[in-house]
Amino acid sequence: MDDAVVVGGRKRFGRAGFGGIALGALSGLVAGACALAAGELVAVFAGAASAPGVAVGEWAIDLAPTAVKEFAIREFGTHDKSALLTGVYVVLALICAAAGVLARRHLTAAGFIAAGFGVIGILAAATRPAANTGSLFPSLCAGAVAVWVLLWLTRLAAESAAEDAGPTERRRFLGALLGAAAGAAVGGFGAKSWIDSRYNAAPARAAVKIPVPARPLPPVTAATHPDVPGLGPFFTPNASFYRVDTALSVPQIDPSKWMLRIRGMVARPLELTFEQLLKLPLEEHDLTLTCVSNPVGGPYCGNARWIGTPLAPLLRQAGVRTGADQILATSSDGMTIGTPVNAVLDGREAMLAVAMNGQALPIEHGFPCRMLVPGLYGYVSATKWVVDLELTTFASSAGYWVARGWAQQAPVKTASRIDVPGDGASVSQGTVTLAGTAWATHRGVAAVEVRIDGQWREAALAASDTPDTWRQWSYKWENAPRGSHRVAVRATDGTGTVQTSAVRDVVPDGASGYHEITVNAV
Ligand SMILES: Nc1nc2c(c(=O)[nH]1)N[C@H]1C(S)=C(S)[C@@H](COP(=O)(O)O)O[C@H]1N2
Ligand SMILES: [Mo]
Repeated sequence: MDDAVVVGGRKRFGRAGFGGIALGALSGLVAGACALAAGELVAVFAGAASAPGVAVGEWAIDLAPTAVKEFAIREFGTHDKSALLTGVYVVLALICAAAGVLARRHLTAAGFIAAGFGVIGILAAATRPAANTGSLFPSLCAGAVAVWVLLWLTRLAAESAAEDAGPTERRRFLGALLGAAAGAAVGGFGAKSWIDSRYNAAPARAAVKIPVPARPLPPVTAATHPDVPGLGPFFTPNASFYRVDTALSVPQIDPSKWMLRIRGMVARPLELTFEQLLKLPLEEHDLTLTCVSNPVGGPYCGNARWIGTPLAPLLRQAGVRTGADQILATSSDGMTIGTPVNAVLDGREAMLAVAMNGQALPIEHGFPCRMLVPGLYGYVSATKWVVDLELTTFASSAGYWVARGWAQQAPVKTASRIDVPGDGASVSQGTVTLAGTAWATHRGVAAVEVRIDGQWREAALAASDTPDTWRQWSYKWENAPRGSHRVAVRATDGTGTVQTSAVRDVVPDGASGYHEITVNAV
């Protein structure tokens, strides 16, 4: 069947060649833009995460094989979200353009492609863990708008390309194309900023007053930081703290509506509002947080002073039933993270944190409340935007990353990093200062050594804060001769175990091996 548009009883679908194809592609693009704009507009009411681009992007994150996700985190790091959304929109644009070209000859097929987009968006939105019926509407409307605009523009294009077409038909088509494009731009960006202001926890966060902790910490001594230019501070500022999560649209939680449930295999399930949480005894705790996806020498590690309430007393209050070995935490956006019950009850300072470096938790770092457990990688301990703690067993349920091939148990491996000078840097021969960071979270760092051209030497350790925090180090390398040198680093943890030299990739339970750089003395 040839379903090219028929105008006035005669097939008029004429304008061949590049011009016609370009206009077809443009029509497809504009139809796609109108669809996205419609989706955003409906998402103003249905929720930011239900917008078609976000829903499809988050779906792609969930479906992507571990290797791809790992690649994205490694290559794009904290910008992996923008990279993904860009990817989603580029693919969408290509297919829209192709559908627009196809529509000139095979309108029905092109219409099905446009409708298919709506269906993919609906499927994506429906499979989001935090989805409800409303989440389906943005993509439903987007699909309908895509089909309608595509048919409309294709018909006007055909009319304008017909043999008896005059300037009126051509003007009508171009006007429609430009008008629809402008409408999509205004509607889309307008809706996006409406969404951003409607779902914005910043004002609520600004109003939160974190009480003075019952157990505050004294300031750390200046000796925790070797005074070496270029070495990051002992506490990582919130703004530069690494961020790793699957949230394309960051959960915006109103603390007055937030509630945490502790349930599952407990004798007395309990519910906690934010107000109640702030009235519990609060403690201050310094803790270094690391991502299992951090490559050797990588940046996904940060150190902060947190305020929160200890989690162990709450678990005891709820009465953990025998046999429960996993706390399966769920965030407001449906992330699940399984933490060993033991790790929370064995005396370490596991907490429900509400403040980071003296401020309410930043929204990207879990406002209003996140879990933290010293000694474990983030993906098995550090649930941001946490709303539910289910006591269960590892045998019966697996958290998000564990279900995707990462280890169920993931204590932080001993790691060390050369931060100064940078890899490949040129330094003046003579005295060269090396400096960096080492962590063996919850075991502490007892020693750091640097290997220069094959020979190990003891580095100077900065003062230790607690075993739960990283430790900075420096080494004055006297008489560094001119030439290229290989410099490696390794740490010994508080139990006396030397960091392993075995090279392992980040999957399944964290990278290992020595960080090694080249230094050129000139
Ligand atoms: N809700 C939620 N919590 C989460 C994650 C997530 O994707 N969603 N990622 C985890 C991972 S893998 C890490 S390493 C830490 C990172 O915390 P940060 O972004 O505050 O540095 O958060 C953990 N908590
Ligand atoms: Mo992570």
